[in-house]
Amino acid sequence: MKIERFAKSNRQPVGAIQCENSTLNLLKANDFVAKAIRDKMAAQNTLLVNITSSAGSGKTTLMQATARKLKDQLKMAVLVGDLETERDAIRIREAGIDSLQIVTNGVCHLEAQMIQQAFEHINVEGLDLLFIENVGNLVCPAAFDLGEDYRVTLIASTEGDDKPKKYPRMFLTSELMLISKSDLLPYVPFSVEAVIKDAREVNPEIEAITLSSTNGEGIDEWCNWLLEKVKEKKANAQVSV
Ligand SMILES: Nc1nc2c(ncn2[C@@H]2O[C@H](COP(=O)(O)OP(=O)(O)OP(=O)(O)O)[C@@H](O)[C@H]2O)c(=O)[nH]1
Ligand SMILES: [Mg+2]
Repeated sequence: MKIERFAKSNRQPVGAIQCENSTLNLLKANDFVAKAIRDKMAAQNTLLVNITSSAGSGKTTLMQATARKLKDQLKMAVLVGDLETERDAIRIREAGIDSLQIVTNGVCHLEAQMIQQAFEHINVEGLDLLFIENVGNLVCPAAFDLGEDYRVTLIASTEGDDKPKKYPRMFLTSELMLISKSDLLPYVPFSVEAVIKDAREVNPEIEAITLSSTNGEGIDEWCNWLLEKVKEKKANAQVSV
């Protein structure tokens, strides 16, 4: 048999088989359910925002701050994924909006079918804004579309400014990066300029807001971003009727 000199990528050793990639098949199934979620959210005019980050970057604290700020203007709820415990959902309910905990029993990300199942246990009809707080992890959640309109990724000042280049898929698939815990910037070696530069080298379109749920810096800018997106979604729905 004559071997093509340059066709190295598809060259097969004798007796080799091509395996089906089960991860890719899983993601195809996930995308099918994600589309059903996207259609449902479109039909009821609810903005769906998927919040991702490493563990402990401040997602739940931001959900609480957002709830306190916007609950009189928007009808909101949060689905929150964690490997164990209902702690985050309890914290969010304490801030005055509805929240349902999705316990993944060890799975390191949320999948679209988990969101679909959650809809049987929480009333999302009539919401202006539904958040999904994903499991704290910059790797696996990046691969799973949950039917969201926007993916928003937090990177805390305490976790180092090198993350966009090390976990590029998350930043590539996010529309907005929130640089959180800005109140701690004076005490940690973290460059806001460097993290934005790296994130935009991965994804030139990504927007960035620097904020702190502790001292309130940037919270108005974040809430205005959300209000604008809710307005846009409703305006687009009217155009397409
Ligand atoms: N200094 C400071 N601490 C914060 C801020 N936001 C959150 N924290 C603290 O950071 C820790 C983690 O915050 P959480 O909101 O629970 O983080 P999370 O991303 O929801 O964590 P997981 O759900 O476990 O991934 C808590 O001790 C918060 O009080 C902030 O803006 N500034
Ligand atoms: Mg949390």
